Amino acid sequence: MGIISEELAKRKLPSVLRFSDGSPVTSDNWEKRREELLDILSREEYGNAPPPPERVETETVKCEEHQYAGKAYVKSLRLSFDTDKGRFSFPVTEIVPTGKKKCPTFVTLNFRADVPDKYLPVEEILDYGCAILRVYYNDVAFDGEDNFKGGIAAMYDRAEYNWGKLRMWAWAASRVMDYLQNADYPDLSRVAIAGHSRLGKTALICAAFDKRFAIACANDSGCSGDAITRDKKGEHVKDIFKSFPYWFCDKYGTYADNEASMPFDQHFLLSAIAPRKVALGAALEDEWADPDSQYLSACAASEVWEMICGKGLVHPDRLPVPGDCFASGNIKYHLRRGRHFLSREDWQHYCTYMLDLR
Ligand code: GTR
Repeated sequence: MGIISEELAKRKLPSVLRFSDGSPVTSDNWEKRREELLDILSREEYGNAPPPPERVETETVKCEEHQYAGKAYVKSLRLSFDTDKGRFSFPVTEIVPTGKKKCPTFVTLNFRADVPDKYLPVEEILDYGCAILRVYYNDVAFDGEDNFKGGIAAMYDRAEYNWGKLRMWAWAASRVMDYLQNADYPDLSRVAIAGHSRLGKTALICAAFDKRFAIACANDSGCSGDAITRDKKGEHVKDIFKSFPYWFCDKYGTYADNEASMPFDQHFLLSAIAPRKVALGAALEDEWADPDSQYLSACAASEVWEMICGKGLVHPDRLPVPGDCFASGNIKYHLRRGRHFLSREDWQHYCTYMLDLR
């Protein structure tokens, strides 16, 4: 038995290649299993979300040409749509390389309202030829305890939809994807959803539920994101649910100190993105997220890609060390030095992976 198989065996993970009734998953019935994974994740962890609105309308509030040394235009957009309780709208910043068609495009959620931002090196991303659509997450749903009385949370009945805020932010990113369907510049076969930390978790949720995203780029997403929960270091269900219960549905809290009984682990979330691409970023000093558990999750999910299309995370039989970048399969993992942060270096990894997608 190899080192990684031993590490995985210790975690005692539920199998992603068995249906809940124990029957085997094959490449022929994979879509059915994917639906089952999404049901499990909705019921147990993130809550269920309303269906997409019929129509998303876009208004251009402001357009600035010749930005970033003339390399791009920047538009302030407002997306609006009908919900169960009336009209809802939120702002989106659109940054598009001048004169380019078929742009690889990043949809990204941000912690702050300003652009650029320390987590968003706009000019560098533009230099890769990529467009950016950026949403400030508090414009969708407030990241704090408001008893679901504000933002998109207030627009649907909680008795019907028990979504937590991670799922709400992810759902909003899908509305940006609705807008992109009719925009003239994106390469719709290369649209990524990207985010850091809680918004890295959000990126994975978004791509898992919305097949129109070709890549999920999840930076330092850790607990309840990319990292295996069972026996991880750092943050656990009890910590995250105590601090941020409103990110999840209530059921998730019942697994505090009881993770062994979860009928899922985070490799289910990664697997639900297969056979599309996943790029995971980890940082050496980010023990709260736990780089090894992030890596093992990718190793565990790999068997899905291997079954469907040959390659998941292509990696050596050892745990990762700083400087590692495994990018030859459909899951990419990099481990950089330093702290919990969405750095230029991380973006370079996501941009190169995006450009390799042809
Ligand atoms: C932490 C949380 C982490 C991560 C982080 C962040 O406090 O426990 O899981 O999401 O916040 O989003 O910055």
